[in-house]
Amino acid sequence: MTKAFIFDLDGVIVDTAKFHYLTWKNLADSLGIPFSEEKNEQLKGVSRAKSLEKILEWGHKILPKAEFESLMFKKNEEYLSFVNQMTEKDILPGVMKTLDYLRSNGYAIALGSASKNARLILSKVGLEAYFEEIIDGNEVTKAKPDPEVFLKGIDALGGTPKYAIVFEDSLAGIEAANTACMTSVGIGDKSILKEADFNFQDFIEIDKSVIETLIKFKK
Ligand code: G16
Ligand code: MG
Repeated sequence: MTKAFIFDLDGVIVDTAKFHYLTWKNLADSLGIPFSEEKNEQLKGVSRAKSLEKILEWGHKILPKAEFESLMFKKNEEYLSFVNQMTEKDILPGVMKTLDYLRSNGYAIALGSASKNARLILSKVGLEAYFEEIIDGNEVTKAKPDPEVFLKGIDALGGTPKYAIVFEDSLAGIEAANTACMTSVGIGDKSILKEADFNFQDFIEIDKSVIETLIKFKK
């Protein structure tokens, strides 16, 4: 069976992680809850609702449902103001080269993201056509580290988990790929993503020979 590739979105294809950080920071500041880049790391790959739950937990705050919903809405509006300015220039270095290589060699490619804004982001940066299947935050009920998003992705591609290769920048996402028995490839800080089968700083490091190694790897 041929291998299939599943890409996470935020922090892998585009650096929207910085927009999430800024907007969560503004929200935390407005509630008087200390928030740092270290804390933000724990929100990567985590759904919007779960992220707000965690921030409130850190600040020992409990909010009525209506206020919780209104804060999530406000955060997303601010986040979208950044997303709406995105163009193909926001695609992270080396990503295009990898997507082009995989596409021209006939490999199936899916997106597996926790974001409910995934389709909008892909269209802003002009990458929608590269993905045969898009599984995003609107299609999953269980957030990463649950493997649901990746299992749905490989299923939609008509493949099986052990033939799937997942690119992820978050610890929760690496855990999800490992639980699904997929090959996990960490993109970013190796000291954080140490549970991944492979680690790379970015896609510039992922050349043809690396892709061949990933394809041959048996978990
Ligand atoms: C992303 C981010 C998370 C964010 C989540 C939900 O997931 O990493 O920080 O909280 O999506 O995003 P939204 O608020 O747009 O629905 P991924 O899986 O693409 O890294
Ligand atoms: Mg991510």
